[in-house]
Amino acid sequence: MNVPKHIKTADQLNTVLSEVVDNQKITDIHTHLFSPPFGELLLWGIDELLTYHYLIAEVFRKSDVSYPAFWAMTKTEQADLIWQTLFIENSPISEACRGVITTLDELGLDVSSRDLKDYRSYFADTTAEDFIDTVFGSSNVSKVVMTNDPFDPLEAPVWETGDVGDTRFEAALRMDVLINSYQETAFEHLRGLGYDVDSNLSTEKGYKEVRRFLEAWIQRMNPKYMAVSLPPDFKYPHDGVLGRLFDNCILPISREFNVPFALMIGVKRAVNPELRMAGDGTGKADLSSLETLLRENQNNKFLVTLLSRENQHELCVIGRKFKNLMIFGCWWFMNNPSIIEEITRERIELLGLSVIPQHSDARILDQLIYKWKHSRKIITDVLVEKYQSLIEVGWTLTKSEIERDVDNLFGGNFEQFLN
Ligand code: FIX
Ligand code: ZN
Repeated sequence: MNVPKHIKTADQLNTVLSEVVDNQKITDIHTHLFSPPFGELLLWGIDELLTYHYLIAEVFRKSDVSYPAFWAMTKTEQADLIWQTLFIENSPISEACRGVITTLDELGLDVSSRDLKDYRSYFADTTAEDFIDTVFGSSNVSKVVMTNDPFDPLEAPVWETGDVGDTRFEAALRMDVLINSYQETAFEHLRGLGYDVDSNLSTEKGYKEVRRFLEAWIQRMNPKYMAVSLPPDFKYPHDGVLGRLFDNCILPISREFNVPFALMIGVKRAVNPELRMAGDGTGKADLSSLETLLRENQNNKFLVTLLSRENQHELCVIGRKFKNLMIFGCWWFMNNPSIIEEITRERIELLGLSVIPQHSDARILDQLIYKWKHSRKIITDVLVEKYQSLIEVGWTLTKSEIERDVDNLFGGNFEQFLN
């Protein structure tokens, strides 16, 4: 269609918006992907796709396999069982199943053949490096932010080499171990590295040592942000190790180095431990703690995503009160079409274009393809609806204005928030 400078009709809007969103390069601000030097931490290929923990949770609902029997299987056997159960004996219509089909199709594989052997041979014929190019090209993602745990024995040595390879992969300093397992794990680990901390973390000396640790990792990783996932009952202010870590270590370092603090609130870990990584659940948080954190630390920047649908509207209202809050993504159990649509509409209605509507949370490289294909479509539809209501009353829009807005949503807002 030939689109005039000023877009006036619904058809013109649809055409322009689909084209602009499809051409938009994406900065994916939260993934669990790794660049090639991290070796086996970078997951990709059909067997990884099929054994994604979202699909593991689903297979137990439809198969009689016991937990011990499933965990005793090799990855290929697990993938075979999941394929047979969720794709052949049942139609793959859940979002996680559909994602596999979208991905195979976008890779040019014949999904009508249902030939798992054929899919395996496609992946056997490629290398991680080549496949990164294929996936980044197909999904039009230009940068991904990893999740980097300084306490992980597989990661730390790679960081110490100083070469983490492909610059399309950027770092996020993940602090779950430090914050959520300080007394169980982190403090011994820190002592082992020569940091003079005790299990209670209540002295000025201890705070200084944790700050020294964070500083060292910020220098090493150059992270886009520091991050933690928190349970729904997270409280702030907090009279315990978490509160002392926040107030004396993380918040001051976050300000000093201008590295925002990302809070991912609402995860109940190990609701069913038999499911291992697939066994986490969700709960509604009391967001007055988040309000207090934002109000009392207005010189700190916070990125926030929440895991409970019930919290999403309240979060938007909080966003209207605090410019030091950047809301991002539809996290995990929120990353389903019906909920993405609802949350995106809610956010845009309350906050306009000042949000980061989505991240992928991809754990397997291939997933960038489906997670972004599905989200791009939903975000486009919501934007069409919103722009259309303007056009209907005579507001005019140009393609370059739409490009500006879309660029902000898919990367610009993140970069501006970091500066
Ligand atoms: O804590 C997180 O970053 C979560 O996103 C993950 O731990 C979770 O397992 C996941 O993959 C969700 O999509
Ligand atoms: Zn994640």
